[in-house]
Amino acid sequence: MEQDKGTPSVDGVARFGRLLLTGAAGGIGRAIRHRVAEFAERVRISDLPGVLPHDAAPHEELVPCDLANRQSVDALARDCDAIVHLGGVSVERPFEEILEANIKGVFNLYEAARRQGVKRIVFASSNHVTGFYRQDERIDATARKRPDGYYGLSKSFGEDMAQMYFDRYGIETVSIRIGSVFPEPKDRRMMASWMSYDDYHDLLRRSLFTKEVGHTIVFGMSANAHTWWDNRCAAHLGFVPRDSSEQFRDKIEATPPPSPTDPVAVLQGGAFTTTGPFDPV
Ligand code: NAI
Ligand code: 15L
Repeated sequence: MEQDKGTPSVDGVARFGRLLLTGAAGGIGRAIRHRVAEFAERVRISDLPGVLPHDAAPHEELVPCDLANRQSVDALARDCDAIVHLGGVSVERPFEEILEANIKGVFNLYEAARRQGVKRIVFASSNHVTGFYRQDERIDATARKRPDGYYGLSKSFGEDMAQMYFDRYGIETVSIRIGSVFPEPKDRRMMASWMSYDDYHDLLRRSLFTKEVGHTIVFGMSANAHTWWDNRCAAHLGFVPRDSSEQFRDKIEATPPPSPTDPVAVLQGGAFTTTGPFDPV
């Protein structure tokens, strides 16, 4: 880590020398790629081969890598001080796909972090770790996990990897159980789960630079009028979201409502709770 040069770190912690960003070609990755430049002198940008753009900025290194390949991930993490881990399958899919990208992928990432001396990871977990809670329930990070599919299971596994690698090796992680980070909410459910890119960016900064996070689990949501999640267990991050889904309410409520018994209207995980099973053909 280098000396603080007036960059927007928190708690006076210095800026990183090199930050690794996985999943950089995805929706969130594209939105934050240029903004993470303020967190480090150099940013290593990674995604699957063939999907990264070729336009590296002077501070960027483009390194294609399949997270399922252990040797490639080990090389990817070399000389990195911190990792923002966004890469992987981001929706409910057959187990074999989830196994490769998300389960082997997160194992490879933590093993690489251990071997290469990376001390801080921000893991893109998901609200689908707790997707079977009802929308009329409010939970905090101590609530029992209730994954709503293979995807949610893989994020639950990622959180357990984070805990074990902190307890055994002192690698610190903030697992952000992201709600719905998109330009705007797409439906009524996302009025509760939506998070703006600006709020995500601020939470990312706090997750990278707050001293002594151990393994912290934080729900990633904006200051929406109605939410399902209580972030009391992550108060040390000092995260106070500024945006709200209210600005989109009229547009969302102009669309037909789902049936009140539809899982999208009942369960926090919405449609993920009923996607699959994926029987072999
Ligand atoms: P996305 O699907 O747009 O991006 C994921 C990226 O990971 C893609 O560019 C894909 O090519 C890459 N990837 C997939 N398999 C890979 C592999 N084997 N090796 C290397 N890269 C691989 O997803 P999005 O929306 O940008 O989300 C980023 C992360 O945040 C994901 O891990 C997702 O599960 C998580 N998340 C996102 C939420 C959201 O609202 N956008 C909500 C909750 C979690
Ligand atoms: C997720 O975990 C997905 O990655 C994203 O595509 C959204 O569907 C989000 O959850 C959500 O629950 O809205």
